[in-house]
Amino acid sequence: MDEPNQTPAEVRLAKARRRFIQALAAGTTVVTLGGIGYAIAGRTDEERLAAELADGGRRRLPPGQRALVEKPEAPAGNQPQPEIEPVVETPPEPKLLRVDATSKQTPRLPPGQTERTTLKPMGGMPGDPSRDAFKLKVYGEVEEELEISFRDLLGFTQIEQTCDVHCVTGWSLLGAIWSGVRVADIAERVKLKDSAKFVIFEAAHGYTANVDIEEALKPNVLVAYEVNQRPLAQAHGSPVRGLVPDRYFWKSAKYLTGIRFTKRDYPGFWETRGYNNHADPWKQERFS
Ligand SMILES: Nc1nc2c(c(=O)[nH]1)N[C@H]1C(S)=C(S)[C@@H](COP(=O)(O)O)O[C@H]1N2
Ligand SMILES: [Mo]
Repeated sequence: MDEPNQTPAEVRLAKARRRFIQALAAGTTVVTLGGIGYAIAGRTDEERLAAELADGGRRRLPPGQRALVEKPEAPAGNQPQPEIEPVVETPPEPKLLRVDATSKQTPRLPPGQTERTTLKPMGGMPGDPSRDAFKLKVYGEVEEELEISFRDLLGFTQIEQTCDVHCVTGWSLLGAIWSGVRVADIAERVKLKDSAKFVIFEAAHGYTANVDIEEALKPNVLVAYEVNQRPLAQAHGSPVRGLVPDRYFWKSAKYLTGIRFTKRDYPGFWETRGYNNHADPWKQERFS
């Protein structure tokens, strides 16, 4: 049974895992190599990943390869029947959009930036990492204030967005896949008032980041919970962070607790400590 807080990527993986287990149980092609039973597995990426996981993650396969997955030696004597998980009816999945929001500029890197291949942990005080405990308060200049649970987030259109992020200290991560929900979709749900001119992303322990409403409602601005199909690590804001790709990365508040729509601007944690209020990496708006 799927867990209520599973993201689309996790649901795909769980399904692939079930298919893999069923295929094993149904005795899918087994070849014998040196006395060890191997089952040939893996049709989709998820199935291959499930096969890897079933194998303790020892094998990582390039795309297009098939996994040979070790089957435990059958015990001698009476063999218990393998248990096949019943096929369960799953509720309709929310819409999933795959979006390419990477920079189409040449060069791809904004001035003064160097590329990294992973996020660099930049610190900050973590909040509660539990998805079950997660609550996002959406309030301010809205008709209907809301407290959004992690499960509620999964009811919005799910976005899997490839985009670039740029830290003011000079590193950029290009082309990672960020999964989450559009701030614009949340704003629609709470019925944004015309008086909303700014958005304050609020995080655990009082960290805030401010952007103007036009920026916040752009389709590439998300509340995000996965990078490259894996849950955000605690260092990177679990369970949920803001993601504002077209501003320096300090605007992307980790350990997100609230989205507040306001009439006037409230410069945030770094914006009140010498950093630029607007923070456009292409204009090198680093300091104020
Ligand atoms: N809650 C919170 N969010 C935060 C910060 C922080 O200190 N606390 N630091 C910001 C800064 S300065 C940057 S560069 C990015 C770094 O994110 P990362 O640690 O995932 O690379 O998160 C931003 N969001
Ligand atoms: Mo930063």
